[in-house]
Amino acid sequence: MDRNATAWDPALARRRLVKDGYCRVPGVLDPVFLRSVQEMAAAALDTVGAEHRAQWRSQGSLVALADHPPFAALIAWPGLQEMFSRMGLDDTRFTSGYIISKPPGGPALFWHQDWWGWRHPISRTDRIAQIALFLYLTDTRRENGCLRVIPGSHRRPHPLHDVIDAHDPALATVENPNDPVYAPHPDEVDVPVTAGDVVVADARLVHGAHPNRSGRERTNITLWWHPRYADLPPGIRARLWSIVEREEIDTDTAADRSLYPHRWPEPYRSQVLPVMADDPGPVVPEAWIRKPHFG
Ligand SMILES: O=C(O)CCC(=O)C(=O)O
Repeated sequence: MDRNATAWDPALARRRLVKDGYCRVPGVLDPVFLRSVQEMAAAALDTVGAEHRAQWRSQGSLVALADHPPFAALIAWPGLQEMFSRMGLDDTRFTSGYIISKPPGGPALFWHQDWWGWRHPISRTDRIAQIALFLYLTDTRRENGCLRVIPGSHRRPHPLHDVIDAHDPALATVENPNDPVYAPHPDEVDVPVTAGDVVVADARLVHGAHPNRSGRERTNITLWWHPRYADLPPGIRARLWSIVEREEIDTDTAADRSLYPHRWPEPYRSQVLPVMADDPGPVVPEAWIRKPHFG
């Protein structure tokens, strides 16, 4: 964590995460480390072609970190574990991450939520089974496509829950730019950041991003983490393991899906193993249900 960064109150951040579904932690990546992450992200994005950009137009890109072992340095960055520990998010383990990079002129990211275990009763409690860390690698405001959220939507029904199907490929390609899933919403709150900050969000939170109306690329890295991992229901851990292994669910069907952190070459593998979700053994994975319900 950057010692010169703005002070923040971990207890308040934690309360906001539980109540509103998100919080912002300033200065988690110091300027030197941020620079190296920017370089890694730029190198990974250089491998992305026009077809990928068209397929993921609303996101901007969706590059799996599993294909880029040098990101071990980010996943294992001690500043992230320090932040978790200060917020009381113990035993927080990693499953997957993506580079989501909106080029100049890129459209809005559609409203969605990312939790997939809605059949399980844990979904209707304050217990957070999955959090996103959003790391914006440039200062990000409404003009260049900052995050926007519906506070509280992780725990309460919201009309946007009924209009989103995050799995519809037509949403990612922006077949209908006038669809309300891209439009501003009266309940939305912008989450502008300074590069190096981290936004922590409950995976159940409804969120999206503004269009990038600037002339510069806006890069975000989304990292998926799971607090109190060892305490999670076995079926949820089994599904998390299938996410790590890139079984069933993946975004880039052309990628070599045999590569994931447990199979990364050394030294990357050893670097990340202590913070990775692992194989819970022969357990039936929790059902993959993305449609929210609040019971
Ligand atoms: O790119 C962004 O601003 C947000 C990414 C996002 O919504 C996600 O990864 O679920």
